[in-house]
Amino acid sequence: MSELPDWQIEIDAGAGRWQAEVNAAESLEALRSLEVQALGKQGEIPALMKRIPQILPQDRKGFGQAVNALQATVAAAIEVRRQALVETLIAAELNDTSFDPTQAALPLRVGHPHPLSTVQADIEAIFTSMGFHVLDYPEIESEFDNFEALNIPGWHPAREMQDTFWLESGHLLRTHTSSGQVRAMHEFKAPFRAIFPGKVFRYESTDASHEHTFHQVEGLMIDRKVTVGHLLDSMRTLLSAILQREVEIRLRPGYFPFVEPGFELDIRCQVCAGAGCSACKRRGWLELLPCGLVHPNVLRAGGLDPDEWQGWAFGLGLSRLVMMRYGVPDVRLLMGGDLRFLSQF
Ligand code: FA5
Repeated sequence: MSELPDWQIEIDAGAGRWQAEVNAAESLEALRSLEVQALGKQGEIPALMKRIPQILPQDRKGFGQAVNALQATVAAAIEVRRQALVETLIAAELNDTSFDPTQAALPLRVGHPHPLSTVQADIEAIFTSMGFHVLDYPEIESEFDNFEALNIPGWHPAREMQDTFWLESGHLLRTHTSSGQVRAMHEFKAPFRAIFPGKVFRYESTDASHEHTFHQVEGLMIDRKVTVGHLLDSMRTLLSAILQREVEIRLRPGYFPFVEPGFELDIRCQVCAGAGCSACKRRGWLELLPCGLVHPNVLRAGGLDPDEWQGWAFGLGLSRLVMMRYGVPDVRLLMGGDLRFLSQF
């Protein structure tokens, strides 16, 4: 029987030693550092290859194969040990009586409608029950639909009433939902009744009752023999249904080029009960719901004969109505995205 070369004896002994160390590793971390020590780039087993020049030429092939076999054996032993350690950990977790897998997970944060959506849905329900369509018109509008069709030509000082975000294309971000009025007339002819809720934009500085991006609901009714009495009655019905209490309102003459006569409907501030606060600018009243009878020029722009058809329109400040319903002291809270505020609803 030929004698084994020294290196073979050394490698065989190494296999036994590594196997013993692997089996003795008590944790995944200890096993990992053993793996690095044995098989890593700077590890002891790959380092054996550096000894090839000292091995007899006829033995070098056998030496290389033996080192590779050692590497494979140790890698396999590490894997077996790793599996065993993982299984032990899982078994320990399963036996851990302090862990109750049937217990409910952390409480889920369930979302809910935004208060603007809630009030808008209520308004839609009230008006659809009275036979109104609910329409959705674009936020990017033409100058014609936002201004000219509404009897506000370029030179008209009323353009200054609503500072405008202009787009490079010459279009604009609608400054009010009234931009849908003439579109609706063309779409539905007469008679018809519709509301169109939506987001509107104004290039103006903000305060507790003014946002640059806020929500309105336009109402438009076109029919024969439309009266101011009917308009005001609809407004009262709307407000008491939404606010679910009797609220004090007052009516003043208001100027809007697209209605004649025009009115401003103010509401007693519900944040301070009329005592005066930042929401109502210490006036005790808040402008909420301008309205009026549709101007004949607007009916004409909508393709309707003003001798045959009349209409009323309103432009409800939805954001302010939400403030009044819930007693929100600052309109900027509504679109500010602060979950601490929104989670209260
Ligand atoms: C208008 O926008 C007219 N289009 C309303 C109208 C429609 C009149 C139909 C007649 C017939 P005004 O700019 O006043 O009007 O805005 C209407 C309402 O939107 C205000 O009464 C107020 O409640 C609300 N509002 C106006 N500006 C802001 C703002 N910056 N932030 C929050 N709400 C606002």
